[in-house]
Amino acid sequence: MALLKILQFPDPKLRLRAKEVKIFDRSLRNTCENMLETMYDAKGIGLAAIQVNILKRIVVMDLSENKNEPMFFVNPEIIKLSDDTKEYGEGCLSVPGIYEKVTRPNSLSAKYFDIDGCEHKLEADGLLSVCLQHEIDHLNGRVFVDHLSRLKQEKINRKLQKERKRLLAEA
Ligand code: QAP
Ligand code: CO
Repeated sequence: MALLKILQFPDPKLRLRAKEVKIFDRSLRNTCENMLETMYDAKGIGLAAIQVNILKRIVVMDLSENKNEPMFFVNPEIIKLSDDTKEYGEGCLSVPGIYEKVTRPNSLSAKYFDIDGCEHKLEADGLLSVCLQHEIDHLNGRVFVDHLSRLKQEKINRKLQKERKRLLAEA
């Protein structure tokens, strides 16, 4: 297993569209394991492959208290989003230190493949729904800050710029 480097917003690579997984093999399993290890190490609850510079439609997640319930979603696809919306405080491993409320559809139905290539259907609300929408956004080159007002986005950009300057000065 190995820790992978997480791309930081606004890296242009985060804007690419990830490609469908076609082969379910040892290498896919390996990628999933490395992503999971990287996510746990960074204290995250969800990670999309594109965030570690792997342009494939793979998402790993663990929403459990004890971090012992890993979930893998390969080629996840939203089938239906509810009309009712909900606001939820989101963060992102690619946008460290930034947390903002995002409004999204409350619930969804989705389909995805597991690591062995078996297809599944899923109905979700709450954190699973929010996290899946957030991660599927990543696979399509979208980041959660895209959902915020221009003013908030500019504030975030300034804050990240400042933080980067501070880290440079420190080194
Ligand atoms: C996406 O995000 C998510 O800024 C997963 O300093 C988050 O795991 C979906 C993290 C919330 C829905 C709700 C962020 C860790 C982790 C940070 C994450 C940080 C350290 C973010
Ligand atoms: Co994210």
